[in-house]
Amino acid sequence: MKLYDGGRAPNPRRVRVFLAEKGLTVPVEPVDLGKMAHKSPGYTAINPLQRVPALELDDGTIITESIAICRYFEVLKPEPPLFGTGAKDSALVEMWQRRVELHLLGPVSQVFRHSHPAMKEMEVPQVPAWAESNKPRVAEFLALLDSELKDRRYIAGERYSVADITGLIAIDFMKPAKLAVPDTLGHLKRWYAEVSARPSAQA
Ligand SMILES: N[C@@H](CCC(=O)N[C@@H](CS)C(=O)NCC(=O)O)C(=O)O
Repeated sequence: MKLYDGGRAPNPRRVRVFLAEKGLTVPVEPVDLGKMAHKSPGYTAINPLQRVPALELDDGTIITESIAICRYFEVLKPEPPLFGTGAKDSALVEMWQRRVELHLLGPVSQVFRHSHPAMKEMEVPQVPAWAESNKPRVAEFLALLDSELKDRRYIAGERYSVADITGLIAIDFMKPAKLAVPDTLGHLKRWYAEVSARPSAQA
């Protein structure tokens, strides 16, 4: 098994944090996005979409999409459960993971990709107006998350889950996107302080 990793990029980090939470170690092959190694013919043969992460199994199967990779490891090692347990809890984790991915990580990524000079080569064409139009989306979703976190410890309930991993990574990715969590969002800040203090957050 081999995990094609992408350094500081947010999606590969989701998988690394997930593995750290599971206490799993997987052989890693770095793919240098700065040098456009993900566009090389070798990596394109692994993932024609030229994106990281990708997981190569011993039988040659390639799994892409961070959450699909995480699900693979969840089945291999169910403890601690990070996708919920039972019908209701699993559905709520799925719901929140998708909400955070679509309404926070997605818009933050669009701000970064369409405004940061380092992304000029990767995001063609860069559309600064699209970066701007994603900023209010980020702000709106952060406010929603803050109000949700008033009544519970973690994003999808009382147990830490993959929804918190996506949330942590999205909020950390706000820094290079030059976005900040407003100080008024105290519940969100309390949650962030807790999840970012977990050892897995160093991954
Ligand atoms: N939906 C994919 C997204 C993968 C993705 O976009 N990865 C970024 C790094 S965070 C990438 O490879 N970007 C290269 C590029 O845009 O050329 C997932 O969840 O893994």
